[in-house]
Amino acid sequence: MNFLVRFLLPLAVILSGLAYGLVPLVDHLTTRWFVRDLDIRSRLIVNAIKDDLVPVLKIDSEETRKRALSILKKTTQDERLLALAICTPTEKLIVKTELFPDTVTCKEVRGFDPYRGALKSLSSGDVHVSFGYIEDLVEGDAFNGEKSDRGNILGRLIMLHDMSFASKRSNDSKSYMFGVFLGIGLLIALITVFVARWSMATWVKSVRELVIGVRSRRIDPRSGTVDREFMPILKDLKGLVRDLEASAREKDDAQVTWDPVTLRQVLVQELAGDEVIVVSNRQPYIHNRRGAEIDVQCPASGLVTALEPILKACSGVWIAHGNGTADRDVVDHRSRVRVPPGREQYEIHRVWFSKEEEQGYYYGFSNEGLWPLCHIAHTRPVFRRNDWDHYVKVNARFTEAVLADAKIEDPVVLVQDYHLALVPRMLRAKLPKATILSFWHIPWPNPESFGICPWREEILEGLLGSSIVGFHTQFHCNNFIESVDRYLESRIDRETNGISYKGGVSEVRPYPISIEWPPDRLSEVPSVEECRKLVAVENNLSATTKIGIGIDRLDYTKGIIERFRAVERLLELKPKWCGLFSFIQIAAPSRSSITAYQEFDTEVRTIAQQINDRFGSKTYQPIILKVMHHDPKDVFKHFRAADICFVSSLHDGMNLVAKEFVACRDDNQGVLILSMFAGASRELAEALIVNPYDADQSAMALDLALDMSLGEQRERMRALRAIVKEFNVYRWAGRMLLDAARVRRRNRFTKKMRRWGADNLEVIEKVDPLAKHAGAQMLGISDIGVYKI
Ligand code: GDG
Repeated sequence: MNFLVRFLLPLAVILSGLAYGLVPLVDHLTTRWFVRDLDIRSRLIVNAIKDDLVPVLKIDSEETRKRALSILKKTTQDERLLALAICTPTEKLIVKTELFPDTVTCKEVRGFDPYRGALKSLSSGDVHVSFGYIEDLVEGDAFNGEKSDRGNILGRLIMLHDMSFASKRSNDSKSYMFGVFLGIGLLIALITVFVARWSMATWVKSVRELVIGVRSRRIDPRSGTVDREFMPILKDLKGLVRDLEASAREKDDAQVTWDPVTLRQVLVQELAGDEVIVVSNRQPYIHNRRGAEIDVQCPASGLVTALEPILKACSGVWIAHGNGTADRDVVDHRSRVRVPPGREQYEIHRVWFSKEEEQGYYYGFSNEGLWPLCHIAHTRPVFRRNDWDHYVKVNARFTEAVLADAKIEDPVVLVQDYHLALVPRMLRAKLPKATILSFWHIPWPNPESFGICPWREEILEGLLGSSIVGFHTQFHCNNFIESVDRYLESRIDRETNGISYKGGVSEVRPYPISIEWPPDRLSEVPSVEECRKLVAVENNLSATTKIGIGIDRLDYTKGIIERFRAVERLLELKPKWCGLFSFIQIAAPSRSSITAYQEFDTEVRTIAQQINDRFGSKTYQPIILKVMHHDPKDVFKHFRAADICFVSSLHDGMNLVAKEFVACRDDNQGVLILSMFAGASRELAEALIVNPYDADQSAMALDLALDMSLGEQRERMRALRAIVKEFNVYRWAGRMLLDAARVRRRNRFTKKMRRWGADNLEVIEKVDPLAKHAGAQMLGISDIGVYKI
């Protein structure tokens, strides 16, 4: 309809206007044709009756006039001949038929050329007036001496033709012409509309394909997949996309609010169409048997929060150890299960191990070897050959799983944590073009400490199969680079933090992990006042008792004992807090089959008991220890109820507890005491930063926090919340994906340059063999590589 109004109607109006414009011209032409026609008729009429009139005109009498009139009357029976009259050479009208008007005079007609008439308007209508000579061919017998070309002129026969038929015909032709023009106009309009729409649709389709192709980098202008006519557009489009991408990249991180949508956008814009595979020991959903029922447990983990949106957006695969009691019951014959339950968007590919394998790989090498090796917590690492063998075998099993899932030769593979240090190298051997990102969630020790590991070279080599190796902090990156420098023959670019090893380059980058903002589960937790009341009631605390909180896995790296010692010292130094302050420690049992953890469990319970015995009473417990796993909602409830959250890790990659506490305090109250040895202390500077080994300092921090004014709490908490909000987990994942995309772009470019270099260096070599080496260097490619090509 819109199209009809905008296009068809104007076209029809223009054409009909044109038709009207042309009508006078056509009218004029047809009139001329009629007149010429009438002139011919005039000559015919004169010739037909002239011979009969000559004898009559020779004698002018009543008799002869009557005869002449009779001839004229007969002739006027022709319907278009209106009237006839005869004029003498002296311009006297001697005979005329009935309808001959008085207004037409012989004198007037005398001025005309013979047989070339003229139009005259009469009251009865338009007439065409012409005359022809009535001549006597007999020589010398002139009526009055006047002569024509052919003889003596006896008179003029005046003819009046009725022109009404001409105007009728003219009207007919006008209507006909208008109709024809209108019809043609409409036809042309319709054909134009059809052709335009069809071409438009084809064009739009092609441009759309072009845009999508350019965006997803699937279009190569040289591959010939693009029509020639689109080549200039493609060039412009690519430039535009490049500019947009550059400006998007240039945007200061502070300007970008990272959330699942931004993360998805990064995936679509930067890695469009690319396959993403996540590999981790821990799975995002665990199926457990509860009697006849199967429970789905979603472990509270920042890792899952960050990586799940990526997999959801690209329907990827998450490869993980199937450790649930019903995990095998729910997978298909390929060990896959679609998740999240009820809203299936991606697949978990479960990998199975025997008890021995799990013992050796997970508990043994990973958690008795690497875990204490990487944390300076003064627990000796234990390395056993048998554990290592299992570690190698299980890493190979994970690699096979990735290979089974990879549908393309260059997927993006996100390898998570210290359990899978060998996967990147194993994968690189099979998928040389893959983009492999390894993220090490725990600290990386200094080279001396790392050197303890009997398989240090293998671990480093394994990780250097990655395109990017990520740590929480720059400090851990530096330690890793130093370790590589110390134990492997490699080339290290200190400016870019790139390590060249065995023909590949690995970038080493810090990506501080975080939590989702706002935490999804927070909406299910009651208000701060409500949480306070609930926690006070559950722990027999008065409404005025100040509450401190510690929430950790029961792990010797988390500084739980040091925390208790700080509380003890506070009560020693500031006895006023006795009875007014209780510290609730939630300790989720972890890795309980490992001796060091069992001993730690006992030690924690013993020290808590000792402090309670020393400072407690029947109604008061300075330390409330809860060694059990809590529901995530329960964890959040405690964060909201607390006046203080104490994170006293002896060494920690990041520590998400500190960030979760901040995220839970939308009332801007509560004080965070944070260990200087947790990665989080680099970001959360507004916390009270302590050395957990210094009990006095930690006790003072507790005292300061307990006495802190509400205004200062608010100020600190606001600043902390702004940091955690901005540096959330989506930013962590997004930054890694952006870097992965950059690496992919660079690799493609290098490949192109290699091809170009190979072609051109052969030519250069002919002129100067030395130039080949220099040229290869200039192109940033090894000349050995060029020779191979
Ligand atoms: C490694 C690095 C790095 C604790 N108890 C319960 C429970 N939790 C939750 C906390 C928090 C998580 O566990 C522990 O986070 P941490 O950051 O302290 O981590 P680790 O487990 O040591 O993890 C660490 C992290 O990886 C991420 O890269 O930050 O440095 O060591 O979310 O709330 N959750 C539930 N019940 C409990 O009883 N539901």
